[in-house]
Amino acid sequence: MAIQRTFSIIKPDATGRNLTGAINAKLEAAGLRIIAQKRIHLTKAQAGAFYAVHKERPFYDELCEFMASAPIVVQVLEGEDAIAKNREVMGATNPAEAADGTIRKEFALSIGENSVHGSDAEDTAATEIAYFFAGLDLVG
Ligand code: RTP
Ligand code: MG
Repeated sequence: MAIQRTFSIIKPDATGRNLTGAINAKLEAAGLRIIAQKRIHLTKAQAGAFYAVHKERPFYDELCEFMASAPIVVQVLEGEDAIAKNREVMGATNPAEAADGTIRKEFALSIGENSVHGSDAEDTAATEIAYFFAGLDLVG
């Protein structure tokens, strides 16, 4: 498997509990390198544009409110098979179903307030990275 890049968010429930470092430690222990990172506070419109793929889902409005409720940390992760590896270390969307040792098992509060986002495919990773970062921001 080749070296890939993926996009990650540390969500408001986690930044609010000061868990950025603890989550980054888990990402790094999984072999993912943080090659760009910044702390930002989205508007609801910006969160809505990022999650546009979910706009017909019943949780869309609640999700956008949550993502705009407090600062988030956006990051680009690089490593061998990074997209799947990050999804693995994140754990299942619902923390009640997440495997032991995963970020969501350890830190998530609920299916909505689930601490992290990770891209699910190469095309979404590229789109999501470009939404938040310029090429010169990525220092591999
Ligand atoms: P993400 O996109 O944030 O990495 O999470 P995911 O792929 O595991 O989950 P996805 O199905 O893409 O859903 C995006 C985010 O929406 C919130 N959600 N709430 N209340 C609900 O039933 C519900 N379902 C999903 C979660 O914050 C989820 O991560
Ligand atoms: Mg998703």
